[in-house]
Amino acid sequence: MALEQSWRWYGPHDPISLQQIRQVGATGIVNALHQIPYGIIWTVDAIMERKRMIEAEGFRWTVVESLPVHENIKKRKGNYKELIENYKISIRNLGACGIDTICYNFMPILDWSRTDVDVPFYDGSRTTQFDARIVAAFDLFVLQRPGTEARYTDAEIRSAQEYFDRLDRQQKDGLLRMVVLGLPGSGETLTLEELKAALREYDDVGDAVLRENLYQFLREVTPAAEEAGVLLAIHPDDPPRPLLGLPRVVSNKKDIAQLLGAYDSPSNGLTLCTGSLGSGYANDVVDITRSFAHRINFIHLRNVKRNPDGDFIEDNHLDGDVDMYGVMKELLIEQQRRIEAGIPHHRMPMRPDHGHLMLDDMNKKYYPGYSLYGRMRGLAELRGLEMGILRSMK
Ligand code: DNO
Repeated sequence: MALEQSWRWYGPHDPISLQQIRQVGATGIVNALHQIPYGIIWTVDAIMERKRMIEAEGFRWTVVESLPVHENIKKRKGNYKELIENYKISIRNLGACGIDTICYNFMPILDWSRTDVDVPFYDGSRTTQFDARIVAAFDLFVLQRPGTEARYTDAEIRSAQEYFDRLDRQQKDGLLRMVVLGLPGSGETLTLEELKAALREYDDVGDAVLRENLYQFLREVTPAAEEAGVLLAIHPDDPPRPLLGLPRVVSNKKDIAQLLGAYDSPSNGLTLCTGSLGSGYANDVVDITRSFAHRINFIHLRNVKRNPDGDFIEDNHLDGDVDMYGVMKELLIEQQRRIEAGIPHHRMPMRPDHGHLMLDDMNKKYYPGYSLYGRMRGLAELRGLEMGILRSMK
């Protein structure tokens, strides 16, 4: 049986309609109530309204991406207790509406980050990339927070300086926009002062604290998910490395093993994002897939070309450094295992993650990575790969 083929739809404001998505081959929709501010309860009415909209076009709402975790929960500051209670209520409400998988992340302040979201690719399409030197330049010469230099080697500082010195005024201003890409769906961006204030809040939340806050959160919310018949799926850090001195605790095999061990339940699971994990030079994504297959609740498939400095560029879905054949095979073996074991949630939802801007999409406005043709190409390639592997498994 094929994985459950889904497509991320940003809701009624998405430039791609549900009617169009029917033609790409997906049967499931990945969606969130982006209009609801972080921390506010998702009511049954609001969920049902969206669910009916999705089902009216013949889709299943396969996954919520994301039910956002408020910053105060990550820091365990302010009204975090109330926010955790709200989170549990939203989980219960989603479960009551028959939505069984929730993706979320625990990245402080910044969700996925890139240094350029409009990079010319060799075939004429446009893609996104991450250049660690640019982030270092921003950190060292724009933010200029005390103690920053200690986090970089002399060689990194020199290279960041060379890069920064070549920029004109306008390019320097553009750095902020580049690094602090608006949060998905909301179009929200932070000003420099807001970013500095947000970073200050993490001065006393280092790696060990954030880790413990995540595990504590999981111990608190997973029982609610279990009762509601909901599977949680944490999205790994993108990129899988500390940024601007902020801690990152879901970046590699060791982190994942630790967090899955913090609360041992199928409801405490993983979003296998091959692109995010794949951009870590030391990460072997096939091995990660095999090792945690039984706890993978959601799948993002995309590819990257990476280097040891932490730089990467988003490649086509079947090209790049992630062995997509190896990953797909492990996923299909796992789904087969679930079917044979009689597990009710045996169907594993996947979606093509990001795609290049190409063809007729070139002059349209999309959230970076979420255009039509690029993702359609990705899904088509992944479906072909999947079918070939499935046939050869019989
Ligand atoms: C980027 C996405 C992420 C993801 C969140 C999940 O394209 O994969 O923004 O939705 O990190 O919470």
